[in-house]
Amino acid sequence: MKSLQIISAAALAASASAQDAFTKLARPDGHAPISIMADHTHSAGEWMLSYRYMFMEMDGMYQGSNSISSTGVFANNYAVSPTRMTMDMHMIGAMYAPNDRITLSAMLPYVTREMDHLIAPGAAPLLMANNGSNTFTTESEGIGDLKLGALIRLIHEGSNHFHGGIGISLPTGSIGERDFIPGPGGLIQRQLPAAMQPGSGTLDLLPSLTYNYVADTWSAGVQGSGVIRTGKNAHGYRLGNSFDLTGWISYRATESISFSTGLNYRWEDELHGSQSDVSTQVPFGMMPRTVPTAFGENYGGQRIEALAGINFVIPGGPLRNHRLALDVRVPLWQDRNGISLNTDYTLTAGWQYAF
Ligand SMILES: [Cu+2]
Repeated sequence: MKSLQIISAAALAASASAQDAFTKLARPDGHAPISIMADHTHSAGEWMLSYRYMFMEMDGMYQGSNSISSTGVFANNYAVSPTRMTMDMHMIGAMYAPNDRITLSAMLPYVTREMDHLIAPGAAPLLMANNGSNTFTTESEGIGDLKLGALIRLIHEGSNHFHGGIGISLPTGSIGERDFIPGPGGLIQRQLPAAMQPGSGTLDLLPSLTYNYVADTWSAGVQGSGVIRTGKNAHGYRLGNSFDLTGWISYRATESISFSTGLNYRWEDELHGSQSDVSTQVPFGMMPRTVPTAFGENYGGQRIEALAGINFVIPGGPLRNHRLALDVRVPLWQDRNGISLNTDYTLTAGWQYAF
């Protein structure tokens, strides 16, 4: 009788831990494609560390929904046209769930930007200042804005997972980066436009709502998220508010690999205020305006991007819950507010580890 009780207690414990292991078994598609933030929550006591690398390549210029040449930019009275830009971002993050309802998160990026420019043939003072060369490149790098957030589970049962998020972005990133640009009398160190600054300079609110549906061999998600900027920064401007709507679907090919595809719609308002210390006028030139990035009306717009990604997770063993993921985004359509660089593609790769 006694041994029977022991056996049944052991069987009960075994089945309980098996069930635990089953419900806690990490799925590759348990996380959204890696470029999507605030997509999942954690259970009480869980931690997660993450690292993301993001590379964005921008090439050529757009006016509204049409691509335009540098000559087209000059025809709009600008003396200088950006031609190409790259952004490299390293981002570390941590998540912690003090209980089953709330998951806290923190993310800090380090951003490097490089922008190539072409000087208009008619902008003689700038060409002279640039030692006769019609191209120049500016660079900036530094820590970006620290983002702190809380995700709250609203529905978390069976296949349906729905959570809301509220976050703040603190202005830890610099908005005072300078570099050498051609100006009257030669190359002079000037304040770079907002597009080249690591930080926003404002306190920003980051609300989001995310719904995940989890089936046996596939899952899907949809997320709406926004960035609401408050006040004006120390350089007299505020970046545009933005809204993102993202949907994705993932196919779990094996217990450790899933493939995803999705669509992202993004709306971003123009920059408000004028960027103090950024030169806007070319003295004695045929074109009175310097460069499109110096003007707020050339920021923001709408676009639709397609995304494709792969998630990999180690579901068991000593390296359990380590994840690797990669995704790429390509624009399908865009309508810029003014004249700005065209995004070619964005690549995001990352590592995540929950424990
Ligand atoms: Cu996490």
